[in-house]
Amino acid sequence: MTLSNVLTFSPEVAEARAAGRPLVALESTIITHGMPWPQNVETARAVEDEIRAAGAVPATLALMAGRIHVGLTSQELERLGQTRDAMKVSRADLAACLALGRMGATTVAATMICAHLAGISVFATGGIGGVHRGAEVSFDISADLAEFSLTPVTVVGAGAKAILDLPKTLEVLETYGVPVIAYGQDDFPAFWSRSSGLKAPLRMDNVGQIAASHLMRVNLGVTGGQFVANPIPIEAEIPRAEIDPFIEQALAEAQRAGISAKAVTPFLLQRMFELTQGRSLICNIALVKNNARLAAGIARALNGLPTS
Ligand code: PSU
Ligand code: MN
Repeated sequence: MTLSNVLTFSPEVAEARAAGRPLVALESTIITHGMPWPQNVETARAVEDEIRAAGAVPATLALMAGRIHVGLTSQELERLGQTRDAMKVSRADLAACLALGRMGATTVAATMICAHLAGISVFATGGIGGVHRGAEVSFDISADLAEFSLTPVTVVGAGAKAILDLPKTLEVLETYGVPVIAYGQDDFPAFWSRSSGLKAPLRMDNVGQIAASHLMRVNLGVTGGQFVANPIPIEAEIPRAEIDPFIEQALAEAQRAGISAKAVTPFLLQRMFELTQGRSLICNIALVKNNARLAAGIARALNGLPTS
């Protein structure tokens, strides 16, 4: 069996590949486990449109009937958005999900692997997984972090959510040799808030620098990818003082309910949506679109195309 038997390119992505146009990968766990229907599908479409408007081509990744779909048709996206039993697929589950022929939504880790297999170097998401609070007891550290040490994809996210332990998350990324690059500011952003109060290890101010650094790593043979932490637009931000009490409450509830393993992140996202009366979702949509625009710029820079 060869790779071409496993990858299915959508017509739009196939055409872009043939023409050598810049591509941006998108994950699908955010669709199946990160947002409620129908906003999940509406957002996925809006994010794809941002990338097109910024002069690149979107490739939403998902697993269906034993194949890695690189780019989804409108019907496939709708089916994924409505399904209730898609697997949440990380590095550990990727081969198994395909072998079983199940529907699978890719996390950051699995999306990086699939993007790399498809020859795509840039990927936009909302937030990455990280080290959970209490990880010194639970050992709950997202496989997303280790993936950055292995797979050469530049990922744009709005930092990491403050439901995580952010200092420990930055420490683990450093241990894995991952460049964590704040875009246009010194502080590491905290998803709904522009600042976490922590300084990011690196800062870059334009897409040319990010593309040059990506290419330099490849050139040097340094394995792994980069994490670009792009702060949420000011007008969409929920300041830390406002969001913190909801975070504390969601975390306490998760603990009381004994939520563990893969269920932790989806549980916390859903509770934050309810506790903020939907405001967390409005923020989430704004920041994903913002990340999509930046990723499109990086993809263009990697292709040597003009960027605005
Ligand atoms: N963080 C977010 N939104 C998300 C996720 C994380 O702010 O939608 C999703 C991503 O797909 C990420 C995954 O890769 O959750 C991490 O899950 P876990 O913590 O179980 O590794
Ligand atoms: Mn986990």
